[in-house]
Amino acid sequence: MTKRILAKHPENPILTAADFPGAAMYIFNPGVIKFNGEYLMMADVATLAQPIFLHMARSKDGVHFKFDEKPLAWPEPDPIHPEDCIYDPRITKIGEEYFIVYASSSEGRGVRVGIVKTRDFEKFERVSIASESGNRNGVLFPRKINGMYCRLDRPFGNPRDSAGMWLSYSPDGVFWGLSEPVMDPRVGLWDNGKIGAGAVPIETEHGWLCIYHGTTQTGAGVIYRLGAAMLDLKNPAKVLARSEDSILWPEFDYEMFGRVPNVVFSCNAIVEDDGMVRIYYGAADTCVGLAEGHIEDIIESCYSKNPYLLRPKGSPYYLGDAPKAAPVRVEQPSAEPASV
Ligand code: BMA
Repeated sequence: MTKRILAKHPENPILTAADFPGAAMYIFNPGVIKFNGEYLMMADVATLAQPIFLHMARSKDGVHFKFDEKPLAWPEPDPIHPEDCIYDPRITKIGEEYFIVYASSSEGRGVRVGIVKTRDFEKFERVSIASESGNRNGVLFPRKINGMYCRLDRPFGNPRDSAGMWLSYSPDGVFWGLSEPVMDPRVGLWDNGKIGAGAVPIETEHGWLCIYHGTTQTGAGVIYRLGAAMLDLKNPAKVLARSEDSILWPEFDYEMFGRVPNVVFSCNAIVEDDGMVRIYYGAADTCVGLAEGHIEDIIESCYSKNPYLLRPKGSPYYLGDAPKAAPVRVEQPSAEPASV
């Protein structure tokens, strides 16, 4: 049986539109980080108008969150990209600064990777609109790599794009380059549609632990699940291992019914001192769930093999020829003449 490594919290969904101080239809896909002894959540809020914007909620215990009364002091849109809808914030602390990398959508101009930073979650400063149109699921690594900011993202602007994850570097957060592909959707697995970062990569002794989402098409729409991969510490474009099994999937009503059914979608992973990882996730683009598991189990999932996966010869999962049967042992006549 497939091992379940993340437990869904018994109080799920831990946050819904009913908790919002104003009028909202859906609350989902939060970025979460620890700040000044609190859990600080920045969640997608779908308004009664149409667009999605971000709003903060706070918690002492990481389970019971209360929304701020006042709206987020989000910076004015950049005139080059008049964003009218912002969503899926991934919050990375680098030094004393917190970078929020999010999907910046402008009706008619497309979706781009936006970066805003703050030191106190009171005042926010725009860093850049950091991609061309047709890119989202951006996330910054939590430290500079090779002397530069480093990010993952998912370009999808060109119909020929593989819908896979890419890596880019920047000296300042504004100018991005040295872009290269990291991983693509995989034929025959849970992530055969589109993939994208699901959390700020976690530095481990084995490499960067990367929790990501993947989609599968069905007759009734797309299923969003989460899985894990291990990227090389020095060169995160190199994939060292990648889970065959998804580690989180929609199974309960609050994940299977809503604005977009059959979705678990995450922007964060908080590693606690005892090694437990808390993943806050959007469920059905409607509410927020919490799933918890030990970091060692998530690391192990990157390397695990599914015993039920069909591995036809010629498929990427083919594990090699079965060992040949041991040769039949033929008893040799003794060199010594049998004594008479
Ligand atoms: C993705 C993003 C997410 C959303 C998901 C499922 O493309 O837009 O914000 O949760 O689709 O609808």
